[in-house]
Amino acid sequence: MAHGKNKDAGGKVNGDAAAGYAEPQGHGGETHQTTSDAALTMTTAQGVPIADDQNSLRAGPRGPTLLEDFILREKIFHFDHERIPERVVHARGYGAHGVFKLTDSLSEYTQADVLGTVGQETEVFVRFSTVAGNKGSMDVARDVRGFAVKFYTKQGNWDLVGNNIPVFFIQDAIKFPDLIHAVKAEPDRAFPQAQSAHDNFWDFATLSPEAWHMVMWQMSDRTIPRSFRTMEGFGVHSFRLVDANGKSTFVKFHWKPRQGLQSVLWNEAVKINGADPDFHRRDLWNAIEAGDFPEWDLGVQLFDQETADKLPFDHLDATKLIPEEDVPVRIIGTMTLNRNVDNFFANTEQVAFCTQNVVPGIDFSDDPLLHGRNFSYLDTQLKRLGGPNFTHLPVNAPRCPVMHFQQDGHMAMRNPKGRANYEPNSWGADGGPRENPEIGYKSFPAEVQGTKQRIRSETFADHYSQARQFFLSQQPIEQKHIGDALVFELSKVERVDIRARAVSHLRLIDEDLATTVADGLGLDLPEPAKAAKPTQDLPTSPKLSIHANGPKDFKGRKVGVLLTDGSSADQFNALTKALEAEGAMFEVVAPKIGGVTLDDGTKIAAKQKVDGGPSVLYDAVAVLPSEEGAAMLAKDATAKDFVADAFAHCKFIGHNEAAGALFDAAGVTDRDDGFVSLDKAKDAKDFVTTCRTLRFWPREMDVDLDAKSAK
Ligand code: HDE
Repeated sequence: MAHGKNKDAGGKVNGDAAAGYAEPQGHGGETHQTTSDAALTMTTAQGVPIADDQNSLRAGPRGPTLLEDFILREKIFHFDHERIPERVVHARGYGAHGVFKLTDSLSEYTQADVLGTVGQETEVFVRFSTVAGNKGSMDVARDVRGFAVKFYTKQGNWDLVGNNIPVFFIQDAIKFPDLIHAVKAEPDRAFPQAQSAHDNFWDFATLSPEAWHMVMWQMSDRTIPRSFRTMEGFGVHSFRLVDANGKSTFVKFHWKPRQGLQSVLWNEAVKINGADPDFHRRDLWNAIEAGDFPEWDLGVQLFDQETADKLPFDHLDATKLIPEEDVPVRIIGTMTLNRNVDNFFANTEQVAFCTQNVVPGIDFSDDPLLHGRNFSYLDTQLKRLGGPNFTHLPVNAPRCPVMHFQQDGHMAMRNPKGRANYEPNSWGADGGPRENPEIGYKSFPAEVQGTKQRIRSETFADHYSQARQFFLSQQPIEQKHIGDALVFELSKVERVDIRARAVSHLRLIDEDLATTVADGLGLDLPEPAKAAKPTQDLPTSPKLSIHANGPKDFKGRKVGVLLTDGSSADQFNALTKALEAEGAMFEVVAPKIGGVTLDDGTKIAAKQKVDGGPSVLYDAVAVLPSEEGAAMLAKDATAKDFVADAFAHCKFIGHNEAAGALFDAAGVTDRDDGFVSLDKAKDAKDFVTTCRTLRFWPREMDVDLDAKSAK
């Protein structure tokens, strides 16, 4: 079939200028890309070959468009319906495929095959997300991150739908709509976007004492992670593992990043969001494309009822965690994300996680939050994905056989064959699937009795002890960041009584913190809030600190290397070699995107023009201009910001002697121990080794106004 010029009803050839017709492609002609290869031929959704995708059918070149044009109508119709509702929470997310490999068997605790056979690999799909922002919001919002994993096991799909924080704001699912309404944009004005720093959130939080443990986590750097790759994940609730004899053991799930924990600073986050709103998704995509596959160890805290009874709180209360020092985390396997999606919508948008997706050997505890979730996730998929057959979509379809008599519904793609579509039936072997009491899912037969009533257990009433434990387990800089974050967030709250109410809760957590925040807000210290139970002093838990659990190397981190024409090839080559040896990455930042010519004549392309590659995008910087280059950069506002921000954000700064002119111009005159000379080739290795500690924290006290005045 010939493609190219389109014959009209009268047999005249469109595009024949001599005959008085306009070019079919509009003007110019170069956009009309034709083929004579049937296999490459564009078609309608019905498979009808298309001759002209540039022009709709009209009566005469300037006449009305014809309703008859089924090609136009079909194309616009489909476009009109491209959007599905975004998730009511966790709307902005990013997913990847991977594999989970078991290294330590839990077969003595559970029949779940995925946790039983050492060495077995199970396909997974992971979606990371922020909670409050819309789908198009920025990545580095101060927010909890979703960490949802779908395991495609031989016994069906198991979804571990967790967060990067091990506790939650509320104890009962009935409060979830209130919490989410409060944190999302205020309903009359539809702002602020992706932020908890507003009256409604803090109004709700200060009227909900149970929220305050999670509030401490939320105000910590956990909510501004450097990367999805550098955060932990938690199943939050207690679940049950059940063995073949029906014996149950409680379990809490943990994901520990092999990349180590790392976060950014708030001042940095604000700037990253402007420079690259896709910072986290780009980071994950690039790491996987580069073959630097991120990995997490899966850990479990196993405990029985007797241990649970001894804990100083109720493990069914999702606002509490079990410190690792009390019940150690046993590592049982590793998850590796090794494949980016080939279509975002098909995978990341259409993936439907449901907490009710468990497999034989994994069961629920009586956490009331979990029970509410088990309803919500299934329910929400119906709205989002438009029908009950979302399990037919490839990303949601189990990889094991699926056999049942569920049928029909919108978009049914997997339809039962044969005559019988009910059970029991007497069609023998042709009668379809049958129940199997031996391998089929059996709920743990927990003894249950009680009076039907709307009530919160007394055992859930201690709201402040673990909030205090979390705060005291942080290193001094981390504690300072919590204080700064509280002051920042509450400074955006208009109602002074809400600000004061927040401080009244802090007084039950830590008096020094309460005083710092009251000072920062210019408030008199209010009376402490009324606590249902007094705060207990629990031992500190170093595992709760980010800084105490950082990486051991600089692998996967990125250095911004600022070069100019005439930069030293020796210095540049030594640095890039040392970074490569560490498994770290770099990007060349230069005055022009075309790149620079080094002093040996080598041309180096730039990845970023200096105003497109601010230092907030990098873990460390190396400033290696020539002397003339440094003099030129010293006059450039964005180059000055590059070094001033790197300094303010406590980054390690590798530099040559010439860079001094730029530092001086940027007001970076206090060259502390975070500055590492790169003048000699051998220095490059030292710089990379130094960078392993990620930040030069002692500097913070000198660059921070609040810290200075508090000194
Ligand atoms: Fe969710 N949550 N949630 N949540 N949640 C959803 O389900 C809900 C909670 C979490 O990447 C929704 O498919 C209720 C805790 C993640 O697709 C919805 C309650 C934890 C994701 C829902 C909670 C989470 C969601 C919206 C309180 C950590 C994103 C879209 C009872 C353990 C999954 C969807 C993805 C998504 C309900 C509390 C994690 C509305 C009712 C606690 C990671 O069903």
